[in-house]
Amino acid sequence: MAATRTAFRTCPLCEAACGLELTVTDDRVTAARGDREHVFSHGFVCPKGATFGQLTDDPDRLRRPLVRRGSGHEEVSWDEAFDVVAAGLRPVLETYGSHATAIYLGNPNVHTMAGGLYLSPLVKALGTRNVFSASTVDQMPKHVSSGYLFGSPLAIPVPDLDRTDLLLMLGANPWESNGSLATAADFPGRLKAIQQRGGRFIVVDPRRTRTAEHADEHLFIRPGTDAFLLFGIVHTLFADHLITPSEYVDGVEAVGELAAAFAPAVVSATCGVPADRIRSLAHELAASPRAAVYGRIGTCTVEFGTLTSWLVDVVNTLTGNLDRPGGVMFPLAAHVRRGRGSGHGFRTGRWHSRVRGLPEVKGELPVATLADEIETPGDEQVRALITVAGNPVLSTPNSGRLDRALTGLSFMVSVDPYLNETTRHADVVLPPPDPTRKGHYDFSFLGLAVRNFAAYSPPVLPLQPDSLDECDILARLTAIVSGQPAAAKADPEGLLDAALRAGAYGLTLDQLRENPHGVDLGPLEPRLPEVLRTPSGRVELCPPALAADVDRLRAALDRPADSLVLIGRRHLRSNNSWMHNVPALVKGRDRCTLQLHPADAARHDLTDGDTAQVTSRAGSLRVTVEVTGTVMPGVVSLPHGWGHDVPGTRQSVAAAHPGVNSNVLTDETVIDPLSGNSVLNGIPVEIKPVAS
Ligand SMILES: Nc1nc2c(c(=O)[nH]1)N[C@H]1C(S)=C(S)[C@@H](COP(=O)(O)OP(=O)(O)OC[C@H]3O[C@@H](n4cnc5c(=O)[nH]c(N)nc54)[C@H](O)[C@@H]3O)O[C@H]1N2
Ligand SMILES: Nc1nc2c(c(=O)[nH]1)N[C@H]1C(S)=C(S)[C@@H](COP(=O)(O)OP(=O)(O)OC[C@H]3O[C@@H](n4cnc5c(=O)[nH]c(N)nc54)[C@H](O)[C@@H]3O)O[C@H]1N2
Ligand code: SF4
Ligand SMILES: [Mo]
Repeated sequence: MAATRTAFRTCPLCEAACGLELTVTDDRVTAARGDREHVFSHGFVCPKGATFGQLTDDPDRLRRPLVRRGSGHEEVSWDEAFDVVAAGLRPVLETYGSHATAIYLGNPNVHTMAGGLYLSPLVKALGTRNVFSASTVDQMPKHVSSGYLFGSPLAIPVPDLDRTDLLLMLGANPWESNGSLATAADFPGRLKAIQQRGGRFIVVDPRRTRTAEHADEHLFIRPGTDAFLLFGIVHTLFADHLITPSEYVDGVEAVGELAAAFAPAVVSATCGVPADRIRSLAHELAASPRAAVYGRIGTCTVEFGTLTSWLVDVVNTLTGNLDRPGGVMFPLAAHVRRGRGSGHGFRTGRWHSRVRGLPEVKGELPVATLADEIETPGDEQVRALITVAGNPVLSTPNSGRLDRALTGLSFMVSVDPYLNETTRHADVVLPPPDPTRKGHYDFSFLGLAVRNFAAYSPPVLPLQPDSLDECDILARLTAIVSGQPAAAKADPEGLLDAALRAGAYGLTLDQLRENPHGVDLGPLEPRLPEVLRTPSGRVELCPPALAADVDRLRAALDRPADSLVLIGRRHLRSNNSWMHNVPALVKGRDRCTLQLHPADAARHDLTDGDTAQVTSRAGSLRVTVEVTGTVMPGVVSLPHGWGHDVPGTRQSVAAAHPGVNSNVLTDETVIDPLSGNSVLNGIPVEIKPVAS
């Protein structure tokens, strides 16, 4: 007879951190729904969370380590797998040194306790300058702007969604993404609530997204030009004397001088937003008692990513909305201590990449230069690579080149539950257990939540025989690279308990265990100046490094526009590259299409359903065309994370719905110089019909 019980667990699939109510029958999750009693998500669940059981039960999920033998991979025991890892890594380290190795850390690491606790010892033991992560195809510009403004790259203010009356959103589509750098379960519901209490939200996006459709207003913007729009707003705030003085802020006047060159009438043609609307936006933001500007990935993965991220907070600061209820505020997570209000500040460039001389940022180098480091001969050429929870072959720019570069490594090991486009190149694949068999605490996202709360989920099911906890996998790798014997069994719960006890609320892990629906810690509270880590103990609104980059922006004002540029797109039932193996999430019509405006379609002799050849500096691909007025003229949109039709993988469902890899087109040579972030939006492309 089947034994059925209910268990509660935080969903680890996106930043919204929803509580799930799982039905567990024997040793399987047979249903997942929203946890109605959860203090933060109140029962919200999206289609991805609802397929939690199918994802964890996926027959293609690896359950034992794989070692490459001949042209394929074979299952081996853990001891044998680690022996092969030692035999592959040790000689590289001993002969060529640490810098001949590289590590790439992918996105799911910010959703696991192993990632939060056991990666930094591994990176440290490896001792290489070649640390790469998904951060440089994502939010690194925000870390850099926060680093300079507030002294800490982790001090990221989030829009106080539940109390704001006016929200200006740039480059974010939470109706599909469920939000990012602003943890807000049921983000769409919270946006509708702004409208229900008489407020408004405005979306700035080159595409009329679902979020834009629900907005009070949608402004089309030319990709990559938000910095101009924001500078136009800043210019108006100064010109029309709309600045709200702020107690803890230095550099206001200097910002005003920089903004002089960016009058709305000057920037309007470049960004595509009418000058009058830029001016009135400034007035509305200044006049509203509670307003917030929120920028997300569309403002980061562009050539002026750091300047744009900075200008978002400049507008919030100048309008008096920094650190104010209903404006943007700093969350305070339970495992974090309150600060002292000053610190060493932030700097980059503590080391540089070997081939392109790109500066280190936040302990890492831009992933856009990983292929350079593998391909370019020299003493410290990268010969061995570790990947943990990453699929850079689909997720990083000019991935066709990276895919080829990986074949030139002398050794590669991947910690990953799937044999996919990246891990197929690995000599050893070490699969972590599925999330039902791991404890969960959101080290990353509780510090970004729009309301303070804490939640811990114990493992729902015990480890299967023959499997190894991900913390132990990482600890064993650390032992191998450091040449030390493996330590005792990893104890993530013990580390969490210690962090909670030392943290701002003095909680304990037992208290969190007693509250399976989470512990509410109240609305966000002002944290200035305590949150600051600048040497001055002030918000440095006009940091020299950012001011110096404004020349580059000014120069771009005179640049002729590209006639056709590529942007990305997310869909609610996708999650970057790795959830296309869940049948319920890929059923229905093909979503990996090239959207283009009817005028561009006519200009290129294309109609809906045709196949187009799309070509950029980096590469070329063929894709089905979808003609739609939802993208602006001159812009085409293709989602990322597809392209599952390569040999040597084990994702049968994904392989049957392959799509094409948009990062074949993105260009690894173009980055945001301050953050090293890749430019994944605004890629110049040419298109032409393919004769059928
Ligand atoms: N063109 C374009 N490219 C983009 C983006 C874009 O908007 N446009 N977005 C970028 C963004 S924001 C991101 S974050 C990156 C993501 O880039 P990556 O992190 O490199 O890619 P993912 O597709 O998230 O791959 C996650 C990998 O982790 C594995 N995995 C899943 N769960 C676990 C686990 O619990 N443990 C371990 N060890 N592995 C696990 C999966 O099998 C998969 O191989 O992509 C970026 N790439
Ligand atoms: N369903 C789903 N949810 C996800 C993910 C997923 O792959 N699928 N990925 C997760 C991850 S890792 C992340 S980082 C978050 C990202 O979360 P979001 O930042 O909300 O990501 P997107 O949905 O890609 O929305 C970005 C928007 O920016 C627009 N855009 C592109 N270029 C520009 C520009 O130059 N200016 C402006 N103003 N807009 C521009 C795009 O058209 C798009 O609508 O989503 C997370 N959640
Ligand atoms: S919104 Fe995100 S956290 Fe919530 S159920 Fe969906 S995938 Fe999970
Ligand atoms: Mo991301």
